[in-house]
Amino acid sequence: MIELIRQGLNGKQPLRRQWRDHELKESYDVVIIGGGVHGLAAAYYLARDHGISDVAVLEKRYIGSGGSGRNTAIIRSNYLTAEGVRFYDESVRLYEELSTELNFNVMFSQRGHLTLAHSDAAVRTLRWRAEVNQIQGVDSRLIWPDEIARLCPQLDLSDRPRFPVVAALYHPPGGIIRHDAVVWGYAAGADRRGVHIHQMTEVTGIDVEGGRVTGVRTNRGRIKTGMVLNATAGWCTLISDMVGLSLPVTSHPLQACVSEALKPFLDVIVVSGSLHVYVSQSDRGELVMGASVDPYQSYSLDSTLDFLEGLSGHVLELFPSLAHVKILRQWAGICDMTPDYSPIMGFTPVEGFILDVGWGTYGFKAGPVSGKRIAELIATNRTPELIAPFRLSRFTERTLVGEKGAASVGH
Ligand code: PYC
Repeated sequence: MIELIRQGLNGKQPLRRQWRDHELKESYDVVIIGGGVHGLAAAYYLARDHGISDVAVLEKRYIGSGGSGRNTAIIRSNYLTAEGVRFYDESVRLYEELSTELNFNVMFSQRGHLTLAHSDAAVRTLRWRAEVNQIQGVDSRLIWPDEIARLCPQLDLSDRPRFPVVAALYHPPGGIIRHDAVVWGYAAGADRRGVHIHQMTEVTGIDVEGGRVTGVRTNRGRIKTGMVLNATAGWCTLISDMVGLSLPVTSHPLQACVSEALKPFLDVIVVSGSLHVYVSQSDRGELVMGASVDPYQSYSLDSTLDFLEGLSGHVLELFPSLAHVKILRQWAGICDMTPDYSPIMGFTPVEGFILDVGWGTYGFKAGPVSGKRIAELIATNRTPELIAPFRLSRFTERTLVGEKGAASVGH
């Protein structure tokens, strides 16, 4: 903390590089594919907790250029399954400590998360979530329009909208964060511990001999290694195909946008599963808004007018006073969707090929806990209990972890 304050006051110092460039070495103990929050966090915890720092993180563009820089930065743990709640709760706790841990201000603002219900059926699901959350010790409860009005006076709680608000799931620890700061903080921390971060380094193949990983081929040359972590989002099936592993994942674009900056207007995060929107106000004053994934599979990062029209109509049902607010920019990311909306983490039939993929629309919020637990798995060669439910074999064992009901919006 003292170091953070010293850096803040010390405006005259030239900015120092937070991570360095390196020659690609001939071999590494561990190669991590994907320079987003998951890959960088795994590298950081491998070095910090297990003394494994002969690690390369390979990123085909610049770090954070994939899902980690394209999400709407919402952190929460009010999931539907006990497995999901326990897992995301550990992530919230790690995020709470992250600025101090990384000595890098990630601006985590725990302002509370409201999921609105507009029907009896939605109230039922929210009550179910609240009960599972509370049993797991997570602060989350059902509230009614009088309390919603106190928390968010800007919401239209009248009976004018097509779908009036009848209740909400209130999750006080939910918040927003500066997502690129999280990426940079982990990168700086991993670099300080000896990890090599290789940007503009694209994986073109993975060598497997006798069922074991032996190396990774890249646009900058070949690396010998016996341990590869697939921590990619959007392209996880293409990387897994390189070892002959087919994943039950389909990839869909997810679009989002921000408005022009407004004076402080909205203190909580507001989500409506029925209207398919989530809205928060960033520290810069912009409203950050998103919807469900596009209904078609694609790798396109294009933004569409169709998305913007649909989203604006729904946002205005909740906040009619925003009618004249301008949209500043919009973008898209790619989400790897699994059949049960839970991730795929852990060992695979290919020795030395580990998965941290299939995050759908939940990836960013899971970065710290995934990194920590996947690092533990790699270092100990054992699956930590917290992530065992997310193993690949659940799809053949029929032990799915159905998390669709915890999505912010209908998909
Ligand atoms: O699950 O909180 C969420 C979320 C927000 C945007 C996409 N997913």
